[in-house]
Amino acid sequence: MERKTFDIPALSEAILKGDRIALSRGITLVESRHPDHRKSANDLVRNCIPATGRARRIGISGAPGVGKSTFIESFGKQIIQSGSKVAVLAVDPSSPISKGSILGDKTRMDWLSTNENAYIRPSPAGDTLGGVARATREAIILCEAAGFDHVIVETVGVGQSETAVRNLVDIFVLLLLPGAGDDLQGIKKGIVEMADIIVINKADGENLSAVNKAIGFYASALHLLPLKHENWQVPVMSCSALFDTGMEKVLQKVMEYFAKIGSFVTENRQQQAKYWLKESVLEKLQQHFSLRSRYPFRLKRWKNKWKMDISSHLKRQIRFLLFTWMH
Ligand SMILES: Nc1nc2c(ncn2[C@@H]2O[C@H](COP(=O)(O)OP(=O)(O)OP(=O)(O)O)[C@@H](O)[C@H]2O)c(=O)[nH]1
Ligand SMILES: [Mg+2]
Repeated sequence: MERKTFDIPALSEAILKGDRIALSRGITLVESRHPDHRKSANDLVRNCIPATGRARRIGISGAPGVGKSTFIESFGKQIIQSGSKVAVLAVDPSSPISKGSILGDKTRMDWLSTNENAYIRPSPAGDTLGGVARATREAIILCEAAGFDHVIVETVGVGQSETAVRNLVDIFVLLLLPGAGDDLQGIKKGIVEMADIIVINKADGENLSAVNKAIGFYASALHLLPLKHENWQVPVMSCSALFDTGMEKVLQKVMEYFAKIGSFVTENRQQQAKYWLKESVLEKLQQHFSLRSRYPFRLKRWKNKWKMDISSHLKRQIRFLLFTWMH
């Protein structure tokens, strides 16, 4: 099968002009696991980086079915109506085969999927969290370069993906359901500790009576945790994503976070850069040595096939990572 080739200067220019088709092609490129595509992907990201760094990166997490996609539809609409542009990326390494979220997202983000100021990209294909996280990190860069000043990352709150997403975003919003306060609703306790804002969703109809109980439960649980920032007590709020109620207040809180924690956001990004640099170098070294010691014959075949010198490839990768994350 013939491999796609990419004209990187033209693609970079189109993305920087906000061309959505180019953005989609660029994201496909950074998601590609083909070794020939990696160099082009690195060049593309390098070209886009100077136009990034100003967007707000917002993580939305919660158990399956809590209403993340519905929430993003309503929340994203509010952001767009305030004159901004929103890109939505999904991270779901827990279900690489269930492309269900794609279908669900298309139907649950009706308004966003047809709005010219919104861009929705479903979960990248990938079998390792590291691969998915790298692809998402680079997709965020491309979205920012294309002029999206808010990038929302949706992730299911059941696995390790939250730690990865927490290290990709500036603010982490956790969605929970009313009522089931005492069993943590199938999500890990650590995820509650990661949250910057907790929102009880589905605060409508017969759920309403359980909402205050849930707010009380989580608010008192949070008081037992040390403050993450001296001027930020994690708020517990409620909304109905389906009926668009309470969303304005949630958006106000998110903006308040950026206003209050502004300098921390910069510091946080520097910490994240270090974290990803370390993760990526470790991953590359691991790949490098496991290829060398365990599969010498495969390595040889691979080298012949792609005519690639592994050491210089590794060096190039590390140089690229340094460039990406020290900016
Ligand atoms: N009553 C009520 N139903 C809601 C609300 N938000 C979402 N739902 C419903 O909950 C179901 C799941 O919603 P999604 O938005 O797909 O949830 P999700 O968390 O994105 O699900 P996954 O991506 O599969 O993990 C759908 O049937 C929604 O209509 C809400 O505020 N109130
Ligand atoms: Mg969803």
